[in-house]
Amino acid sequence: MTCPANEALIVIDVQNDFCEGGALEVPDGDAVVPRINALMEKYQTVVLTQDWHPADHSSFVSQHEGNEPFQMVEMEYGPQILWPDHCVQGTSGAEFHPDLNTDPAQLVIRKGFRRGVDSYSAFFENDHETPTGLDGYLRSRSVDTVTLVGLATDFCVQFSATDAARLEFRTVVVEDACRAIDMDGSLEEARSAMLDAGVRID
Ligand code: VGL
Ligand code: ZN
Repeated sequence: MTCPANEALIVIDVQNDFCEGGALEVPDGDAVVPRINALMEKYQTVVLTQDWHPADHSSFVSQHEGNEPFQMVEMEYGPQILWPDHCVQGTSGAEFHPDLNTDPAQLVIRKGFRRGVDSYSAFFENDHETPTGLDGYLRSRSVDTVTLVGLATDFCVQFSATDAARLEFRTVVVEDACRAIDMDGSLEEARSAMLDAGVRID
């Protein structure tokens, strides 16, 4: 069955560093790969996102002396978790999982490439105002409905889904094709934030 042309699949950050053995491993992250490969066959529009940081990115714990990984700090644009260094541009950790079938994708959105601002969402950087261009791409192709899958449910999938809903796309997250980092109840918080924003969780 093929979905109609107004529906797009957005595959969030299925990259080696978020999968088994990666620098910011998401538990059971690899499990999403066969599910996403199967889903991709149904969509006429498929977009991939790729976390794509310079080696000195300000979200990296290595850039903040005396801080621990997963600690929260204040940045100019608001609170920021300090992550283990991950998805550095041009490294194997930033590549898509080798079993992800990237052939059906028409567009790859790279994000987090400005040193000073993190970017969880496929639509906006974490300043919540600098667009990635994805909104315009989808609208100009008459897409009004998006399905989101990938890694991690409670960060980049959640931020992308709530932004999509705010931008008035009909928005669905397919949970069994997502996996979460789940620290300090972040998965439950993400679920309620998505539901509050009007996202459907399948
Ligand atoms: C992500 C933390 C940092 C994600 C990306 O893809 O969910 N999380 N960078
Ligand atoms: Zn990142």
